[in-house]
Amino acid sequence: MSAPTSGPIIRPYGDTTGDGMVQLSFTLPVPHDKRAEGAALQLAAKMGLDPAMLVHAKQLGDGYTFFVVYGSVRHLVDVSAVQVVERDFPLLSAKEVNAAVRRRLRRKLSVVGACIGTDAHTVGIDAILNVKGIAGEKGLEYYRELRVTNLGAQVGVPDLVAAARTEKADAVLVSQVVTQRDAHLHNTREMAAAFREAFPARRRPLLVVGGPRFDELMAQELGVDRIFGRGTTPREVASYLVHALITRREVVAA
Ligand code: B12
Repeated sequence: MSAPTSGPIIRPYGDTTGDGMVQLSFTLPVPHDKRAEGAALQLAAKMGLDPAMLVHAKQLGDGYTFFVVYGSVRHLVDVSAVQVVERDFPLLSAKEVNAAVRRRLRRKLSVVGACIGTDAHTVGIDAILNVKGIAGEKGLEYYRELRVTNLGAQVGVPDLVAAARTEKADAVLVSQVVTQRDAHLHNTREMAAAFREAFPARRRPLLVVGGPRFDELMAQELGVDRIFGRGTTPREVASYLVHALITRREVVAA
């Protein structure tokens, strides 16, 4: 394999450099037969795969077929035009997080977490909050100077607001995994609006949402302070809390 292209203009790589080969999968609401395979190739052609090859087709229950197609696209990617949310705070160790909270806040930093709406996917928020953590990192409960209240799954927004008040939350951490009908976006907007209504601006807890299918660029639009996506680790979240609740406020106050 030759060295990867460094950009700024790149094309997908399949068999040979710059051949534009991509693979994609989808399901069509038709039983598996020759006509269904033709329909899959027609869709692929309309999406710009030329030529497109069918590499896999399997019927899923009654009247649905899953396809994998492989083909070449002509589209180019301008790497210099890619927009992402870069980490704009230093990554701290647990010791540094605890020291910053102890020295500058002089009390424990209160974190309230939950999965809101009908979402019952707690593995993500538990990975961030519970001691067991994820990817070899301990969760926020491990940090001595953080007081963590994990409300679990399917928490209603009014209950979350009430818990944030009772726990004098500095930060509220919400997880949304289900994205059907944009539930994650609706729930996040509802949650952000409820906190704005319930708290004066200077008293409102920091609002953080996370989940695998969020666009991290949407924080402002959704009314939250930060969005964390796939593969987030507890250390990143703890470091962000110190940055947003302690370091950045000191800089603003100075
Ligand atoms: C496990 C699982 C379940 C378990 C959940 C058990 C539990 N206690 O959580 C059970 C079996 C209950 C379940 C049920 C359902 N599930 Co399910 N489930 C999954 C599965 C296989 C894994 C999710 C997971 O645990 N990931 C591991 C964690 C660690 O990753 P994560 O959530 O992304 O979290 C990380 C980051 O996103 C981030 N993060 C997440 N939250 C937060 C929050 C904050 C504050 C921060 C900072 C970071 C952060 O940090 C985490 C660590 O890195 C996924 C498919 C998949 N492979 O992802 C489907 C999936 C999420 N489920 C799905 C569906 C459809 C359902 C059901 C509707 C199925 C049904 N018809 O009944 C129900 C819904 C139940 C409900 N009311 O919510 C769909 C969602 C599709 C969509 N577009 O919304 C998926 C994608 C499967 C699929 N491909 O169809 N599910």
